[in-house]
Amino acid sequence: MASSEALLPISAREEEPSCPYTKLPDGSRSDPETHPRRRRPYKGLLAVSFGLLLIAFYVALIATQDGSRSNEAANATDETEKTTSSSSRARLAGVSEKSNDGLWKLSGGQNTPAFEWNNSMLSWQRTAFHFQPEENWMNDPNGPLFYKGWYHFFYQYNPNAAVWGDIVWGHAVSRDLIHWVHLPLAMVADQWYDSNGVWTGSATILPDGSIVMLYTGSTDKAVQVQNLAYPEDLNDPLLLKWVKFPGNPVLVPPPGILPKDFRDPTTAWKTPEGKWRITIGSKINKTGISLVYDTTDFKTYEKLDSLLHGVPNTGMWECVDFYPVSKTARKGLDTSVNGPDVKHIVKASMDDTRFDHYAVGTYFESNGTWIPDDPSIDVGMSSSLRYDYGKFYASKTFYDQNKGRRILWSWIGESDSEAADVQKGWSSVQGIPRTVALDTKTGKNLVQSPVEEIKSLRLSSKKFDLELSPGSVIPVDVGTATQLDIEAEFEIKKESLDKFFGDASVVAEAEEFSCEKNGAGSTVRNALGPFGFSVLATESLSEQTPVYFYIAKGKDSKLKTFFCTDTSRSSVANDVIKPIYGSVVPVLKGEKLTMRILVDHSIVEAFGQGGRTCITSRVYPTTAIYGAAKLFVFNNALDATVTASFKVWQMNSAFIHPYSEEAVRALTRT
Ligand code: DQQ
Repeated sequence: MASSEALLPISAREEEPSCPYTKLPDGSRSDPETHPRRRRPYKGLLAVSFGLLLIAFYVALIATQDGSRSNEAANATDETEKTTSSSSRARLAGVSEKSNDGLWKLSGGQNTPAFEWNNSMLSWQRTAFHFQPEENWMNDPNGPLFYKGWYHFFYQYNPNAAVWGDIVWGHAVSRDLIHWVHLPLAMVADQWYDSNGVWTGSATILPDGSIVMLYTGSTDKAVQVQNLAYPEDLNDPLLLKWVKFPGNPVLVPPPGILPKDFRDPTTAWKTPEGKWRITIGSKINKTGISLVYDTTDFKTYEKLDSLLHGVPNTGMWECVDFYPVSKTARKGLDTSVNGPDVKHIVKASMDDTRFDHYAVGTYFESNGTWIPDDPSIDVGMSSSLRYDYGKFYASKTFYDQNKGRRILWSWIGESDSEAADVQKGWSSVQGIPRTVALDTKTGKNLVQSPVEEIKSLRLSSKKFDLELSPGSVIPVDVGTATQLDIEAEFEIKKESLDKFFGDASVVAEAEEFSCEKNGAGSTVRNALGPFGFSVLATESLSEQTPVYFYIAKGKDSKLKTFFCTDTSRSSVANDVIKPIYGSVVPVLKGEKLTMRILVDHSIVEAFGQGGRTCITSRVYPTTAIYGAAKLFVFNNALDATVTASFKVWQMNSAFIHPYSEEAVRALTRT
């Protein structure tokens, strides 16, 4: 197979180099080297006034854009997507994003003023070991790859504000997926075919080691097209400069597909004839679909007659991912691998619900189609599987040839108000990269765990073995509890289980139970639970985020286990979203109940039963912060005694630095 150098003409190198500096909202540029900071410091009144100015600016901008684009939008979209004066910038551009303004109206009534955040609270929310840009807005992970000893991470980034808009590609590198150096922007919106935004895309490493990047451009007319880019210098392990192919766009929306429903190309995989194949998310009416194209040179494409897959009533599929998993071993597979021991995963991010759904199934390479093993849990159905039952969207995997594993990245947005984001000057984090593999024990679901490298941040630890009687809430003495890694095993005492099964009066509730529906969250008690941890809790538990198991009896008398996170009491603030998240978690015969929790300031990532069910939450306590944040273990069961055996590590902060040669050298030495 030809390399990308051979595929692409030298003239493509005439593109302007990427901007090495961060553009400030006033149009000036800051040299990141002269503004080194990892945690965003308190900026006092200046930040607040500037934030208010920015809000006014965006309100004005939204109004202007609505007026100036209405004709074009009406032509370009179907009836349901026509813009209105209240459309967000993202909706106008044909892509959605969070818009959490007016939240307190939902939680407190229209006459209640929004919570008054002070800068000490907002500063605390910034994470210590999750990936974040130095400031402003970030969304989807893009084009992750491993090259010449470096993990590369690109992401959707607004260099001008803490809200979605002006999207370009941010870029950072790491040796271990934990410590990062921010690099200059990889691609900016400087061509007609991406002037409205350099949107999501994926990398493919060709057999000769060269790299092609396919990404969606939103054109000057807000049409979604696919573009090709590649590194200017393959000898540069940092891949600092990216060249856009002069023949872009390489794909435009095909007949029958609306101009704003064609985005997010995947990593390419090999066809049996030696061509490359990609899939791109779309929809027809309300059916979410994934289109398939074959190519030999990444410049010209042949559309397949059949779809990879489609599911009625699921709406637009964003950020589709497609990859093989091994049925027999817990390892990653290169995207082109196929064979009898292989299943294939289709994941799509549902634009309508903002959930990432996946299904396990079979891929037919002859015609590029895929079918789910269980059609009742097909991609995007409300009953189908999710990578994560909390805040987790627009995820993307890549095959890490360095360690033979598949890594999952995901955008973790905010659950606070946009006003607070503007005040704090940033929005969104990335989840800790996770290894993802088929659960070889069940064969029906994936398992995810934080990459092993996260353990390098573990500092001092304490081990606990406790017997939790019904109704107990016990403080866990680990000092400050804002950066933690917790690994725990729980077991219900045999006497309690025997009593439970011998008691015919226990009501079967498993069929009706769901973490989300159960408005009272972890305070609802039954015979066997809930039990787990309350993280980011005040001494008095006035603020707390319980992560717990809830076990219920089904009509068949069998037990069903749920894994939940209850953020409803995580903060006394009224302008944040505080759901109860979770789902059922498979527990096999002979298994203890296990959970792992990463706490990093405003993000809590929870992995139930070895990562069969995962829940990521964003929480914004007002008092349970800094030294006042505590950890509790609890057992709210009415009847059962539970043993808890767990270890808690204090976690160090990651090294996440602005770009400088010294910072790169420092990472090289690690
Ligand atoms: N974000 C990108 C799109 C994608 C969406 C734009 C998903 O390419 O569909 O920022 O969050």
